[in-house]
Amino acid sequence: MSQRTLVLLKPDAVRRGLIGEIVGRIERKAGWTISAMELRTLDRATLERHYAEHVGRPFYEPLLEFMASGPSVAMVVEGERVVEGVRALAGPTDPIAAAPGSIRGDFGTIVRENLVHASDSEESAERELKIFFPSHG
Ligand code: RTP
Ligand code: MG
Repeated sequence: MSQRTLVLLKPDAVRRGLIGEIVGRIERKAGWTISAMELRTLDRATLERHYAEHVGRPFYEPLLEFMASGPSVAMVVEGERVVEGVRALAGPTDPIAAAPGSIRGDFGTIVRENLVHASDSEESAERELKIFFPSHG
């Protein structure tokens, strides 16, 4: 079943020169297509919408500050079971728990600066895609 998902390469990934490495891993998955992509520094209003589920958590403010600290790459990835697939490629939230071979396992350092975001369900993907790519199909 073909799906769409929102992937963000967070500011740490961009600062560390890992755009090509991470995009390459996504491109190499057979049957997946990047159908939109943009480099931009995310503003507070966008981040508040995106992370609404985390309001009030102790990591919320530091997370928003980090996410606004430099440019991110936002992209739409389409393909078979891509929601679950990109989450698997990324690995668990905490890089310490992430296996080698996953993006966070190979490059992650601390839980906040974990390089990538990927929508966690088809419903989240549709909600998040409206925030980042309002005019995308
Ligand atoms: P994401 O939303 O970025 O794809 O990551 P996720 O689903 O694996 O993690 P989530 O629970 O949604 O948390 C969102 C982001 O908040 C930061 N975080 N920091 N304890 C902490 O300091 C903490 N917990 C989460 C991470 O950047 C995480 O990706
Ligand atoms: Mg999440």
